[in-house]
Amino acid sequence: MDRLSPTTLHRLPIGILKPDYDRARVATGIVHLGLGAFHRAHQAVYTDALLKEDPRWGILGVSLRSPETRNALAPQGGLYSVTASDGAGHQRRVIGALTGLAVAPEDPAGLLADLADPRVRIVSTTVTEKGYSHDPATGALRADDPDIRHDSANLGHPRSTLGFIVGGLRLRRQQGLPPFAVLACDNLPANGHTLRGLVIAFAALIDRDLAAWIEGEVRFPSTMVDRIVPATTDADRAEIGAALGLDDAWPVVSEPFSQWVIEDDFGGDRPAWDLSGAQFVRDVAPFELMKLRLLNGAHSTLAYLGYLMGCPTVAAAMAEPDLAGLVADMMREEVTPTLPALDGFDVATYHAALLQRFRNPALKHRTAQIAMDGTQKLPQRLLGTIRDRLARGLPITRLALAVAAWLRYVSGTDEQGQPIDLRDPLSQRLRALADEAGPVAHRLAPALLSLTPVFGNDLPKDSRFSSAVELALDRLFRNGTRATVEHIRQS
Ligand code: CS2
Repeated sequence: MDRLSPTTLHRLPIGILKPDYDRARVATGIVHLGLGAFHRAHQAVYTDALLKEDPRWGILGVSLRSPETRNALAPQGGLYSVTASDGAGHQRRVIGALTGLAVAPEDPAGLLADLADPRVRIVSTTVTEKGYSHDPATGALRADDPDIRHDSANLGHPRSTLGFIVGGLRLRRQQGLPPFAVLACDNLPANGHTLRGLVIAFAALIDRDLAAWIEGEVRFPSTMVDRIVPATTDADRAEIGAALGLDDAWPVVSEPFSQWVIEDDFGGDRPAWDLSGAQFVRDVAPFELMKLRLLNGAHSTLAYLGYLMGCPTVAAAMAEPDLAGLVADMMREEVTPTLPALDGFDVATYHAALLQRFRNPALKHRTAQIAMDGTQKLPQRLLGTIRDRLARGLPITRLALAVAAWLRYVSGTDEQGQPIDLRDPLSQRLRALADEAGPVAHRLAPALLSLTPVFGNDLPKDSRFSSAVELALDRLFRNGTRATVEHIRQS
């Protein structure tokens, strides 16, 4: 089969949308760090829809580590397809927004030069939670992180997200250019604000004047991003190749739903993303909190409990009535009361839509994929909600079970005695703590809850939290996950 590329694009079957603009006229106005499936099914899609009207906003897509995406997409001239499925039908579209592809470690100085191109006005990020080199409990810079240590001594050849952003800004300042705006698109609370604090703290390690210039000149709008985009599988590639009649080496499969709420604070030109469905607002915080606590909090709960119950995907976990019921109860009873009201927004409709989205049978969203990087995800997905409830003296039964499920997962062996492939930046420490404590709740719970980068100094000391988690973990070990979920669901 021939490859999807600019020369074969005209052969796509009718019904598959493709770029309606002259790609040769598109300039690179955005450098995006973290060219994963999510960016390609989200920001790149919103941008693609505008390029006919405003060709200034093509995207240089940068992978910070591996060359795989570049190797797959370069022979396709940066083209790839997005298939949105709800289980009943497909919508397919070829995206042409990528004007370039780069692999940062291959030529860090070259990437810095790209960041200093005056046509670039925005640098955006989807580098996952762990890509921010921060302490997840406090948002503070981890100055002892090996990449941060390296970059502070070698800013001409950085490795980290912060290194590239600060290195690029330093070049622009040296050349008398205005800065770019930095647009964080990861699932972190106050993501722009958090990234701003990290960028300034990192810059201050190198040059205080530069840090002060960034503080005064650079905008970091926060965003709420939402679209469920599981990792692409070989089966997806085969199915999509057949539908396109062309081989797409790295297509993306997603749900139809997509949402992007952006703080309108760019300090200059920005794409009219509202014309392609994004929402510009003054304050993103209530949207972010709602999405992180309801969607991502429920997702992680389904991932840990579902995995332990033997469910390979989120849809399979949702087919377990007690588990689906427990998550719905948690959203309604425990999470929603902690959220600020949003004008004209019906939270019950949002809950129902989320549960429906989780059930999407077309998405093979692996529980093991969502379970990854728990140390980076738990704080904003579950622990913030728990803190808010404890401050008001409210019970945390289901949330504590979700945390206990993570502890059970981290203990390293599933209920059939099989090893769990623990992927987490703190996996070595987790493994050591779990091995030392053994699979016993009254030892494992205090050992893991003592991880201050995750739980802070406050939560482990609060006996309402530690005893609820320990009790739930004890039930998981003694009675198994299925029986525990059923018990808590019905109590
Ligand atoms: C998921 C998210 O992998 C995960 O941890 O919870 O990627 C989720 O699919 C997105 O945030 C949905 O917008």
